[in-house]
Amino acid sequence: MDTYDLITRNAEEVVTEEEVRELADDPDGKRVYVGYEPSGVLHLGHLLTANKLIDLQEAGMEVVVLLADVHAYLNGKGTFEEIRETAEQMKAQFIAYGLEEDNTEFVYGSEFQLDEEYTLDLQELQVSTTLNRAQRAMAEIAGNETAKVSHVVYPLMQTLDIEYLDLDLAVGGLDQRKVHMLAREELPELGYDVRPALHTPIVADLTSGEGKMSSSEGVTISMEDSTEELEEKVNSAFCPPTRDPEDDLENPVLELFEYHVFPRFEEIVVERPEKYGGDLTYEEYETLAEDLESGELHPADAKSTLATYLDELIEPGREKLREIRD
Ligand code: NAL
Repeated sequence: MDTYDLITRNAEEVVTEEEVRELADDPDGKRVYVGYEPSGVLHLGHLLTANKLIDLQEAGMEVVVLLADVHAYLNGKGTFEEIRETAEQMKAQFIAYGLEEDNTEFVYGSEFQLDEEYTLDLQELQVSTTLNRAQRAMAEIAGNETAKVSHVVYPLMQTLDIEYLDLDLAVGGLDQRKVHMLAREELPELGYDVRPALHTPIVADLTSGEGKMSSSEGVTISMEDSTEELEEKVNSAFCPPTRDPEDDLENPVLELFEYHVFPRFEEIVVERPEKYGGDLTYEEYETLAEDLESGELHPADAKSTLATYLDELIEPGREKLREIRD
């Protein structure tokens, strides 16, 4: 796979392709970040952007993970003390999951976001950005809770972080796109460079194939799930073998194979008794999706295989969590 393809694989949006191509021409030492509001337990949403970071490390880039403690505070996630404690747990799980420890810089937002220069830049952004614009940037992140002043300061700080962490590329889920667009518009107003952004897809809800998989509603898979819980969740997932072009439902089982399993394993083996045709081996997501559609691969076999591979992926993080909690 060439470097541009590795950098952009499974990305839902690349802003702009031209800028990212330029990075891909000389990726060594380029700095890329994802920011996370600290959370004590990683779920598949976190791991989707983490997979992208692993791709970028493989491409030779330096990864910065922002443990966005001030942002979590602004978004009503608890006291600073609570947030910091969950941040340490989050960091340990990321490393267990596969981010290279000596190639990943973990930074707390509060390490630089309270400095005088940063604060003065933030005031300038508050003057130059309309309330409406900041609220719209935040709508997908805070849902319909955008009632507090802190919620409009939040995207302005996310904008400034891109400059203050000296980044060459911003990565986030598709729900971050309006913040990144705001950043692209506002950074030059302060005399700073525009940075490209990569957005990962949002996986559909596991049981319905609609909307997004989220930890606040519905079912999500996390580092906390036991093997049995994970199997149960995957086995009850929505997995229509053929797609009805009339509806917009996604197949979450296929999405999890595509975004979580294939990027991390060379080949996927579906174990089947001889009388059902014996084992199937896949090196590419597309072949597996075609077999599901044609009926060659039964949804029940797809699901049990998915559960096995996801279990392997979350096992080191689950182990780490157990260690921290004991
Ligand atoms: C991501 C988040 C918070 C602050 C950031 C600063 C710079 C870059 C990325 C950042 C978290 C993200 C979320 N907004 O919704 O989880």
